Amino acid sequence: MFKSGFVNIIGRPNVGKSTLMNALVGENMSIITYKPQTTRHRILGIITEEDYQIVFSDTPGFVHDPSYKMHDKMNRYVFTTFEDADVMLFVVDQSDDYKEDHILIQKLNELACPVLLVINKMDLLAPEELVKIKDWYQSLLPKAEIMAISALNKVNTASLYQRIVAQLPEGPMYFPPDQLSDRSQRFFISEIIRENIFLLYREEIPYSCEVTIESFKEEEDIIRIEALIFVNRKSQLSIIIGKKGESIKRLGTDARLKMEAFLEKKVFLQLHVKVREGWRNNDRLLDRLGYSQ
Ligand SMILES: Nc1nc2c(ncn2[C@@H]2O[C@H](COP(=O)(O)OP(=O)(O)OP(=O)(O)O)[C@@H](O)[C@H]2O)c(=O)[nH]1
Ligand SMILES: [Mg+2]
Repeated sequence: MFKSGFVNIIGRPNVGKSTLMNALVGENMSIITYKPQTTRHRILGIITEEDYQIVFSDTPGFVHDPSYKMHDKMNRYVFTTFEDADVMLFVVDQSDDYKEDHILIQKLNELACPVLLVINKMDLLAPEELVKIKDWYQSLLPKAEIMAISALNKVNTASLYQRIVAQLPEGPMYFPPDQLSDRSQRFFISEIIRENIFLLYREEIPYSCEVTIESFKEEEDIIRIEALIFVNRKSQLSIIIGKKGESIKRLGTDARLKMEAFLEKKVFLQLHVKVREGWRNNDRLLDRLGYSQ
């Protein structure tokens, strides 16, 4: 009997969903930063073994007070996971304070499929705190199975993986066995740039940027990539570029090194910056930037 299923990872921003997805899939699929709202899309990570296929979904952190249409789209990705989940992984950390009336708690209680409640960052918790948190979630989600893990240190991630496999229903192979994701190389390349923008720039800058790949040309011993960074305001354009172009140069170098590791080939990277005022509220632009699904 072949087993398969959509295993969807949801939770608040910054709880470690992408770290967990990468740990479970064993590949660096999703970008990770110490800042909230890093992930903006639903990203599939696929594992195929002889007798089962798991289609993991990493999702954006659920934004409680959406400020832009972009946030609505991010939350919509989270809601779509309720429609196709075969197993739901609800990830929390020590700073979460969910109550009964939270929309995610309500929706999780209505779900027919198994819910695994994953308390992440257990390395930051004293044993007695962990017991208290477990009890609280068991009262909020009586049907959920609770596991404490550290995605960062890969503590209990192997047993979580085993629990997931055990819960998979009988099902078909949804994707060809050699396919690792639904995303293109271009998407991963643009995410690498966004990750480095998150790591390099402060305050609102990372949240005001989006990245598209303008061209990707593979030659015999080098890949030439041109990328365009959108910002929200003119003042942000000069911050991205920095004094004498120093910041964008650093961004280009950091991103290129990661791309070379990912593509296993030398990369020549050119970055351009453009102002697109209000792109986070512009439906047409959001569509073009891949927020359409
Ligand atoms: N101490 C500790 N930190 C962790 C653990 N797992 C993840 N983190 C850190 O938590 C931060 C956020 O991790 P992400 O994986 O980007 O979190 P996310 O839930 O995907 O965040 P969004 O994409 O913004 O919703 C990073 O700095 C991770 O290194 C863990 O087990 N222990
Ligand atoms: Mg993430």
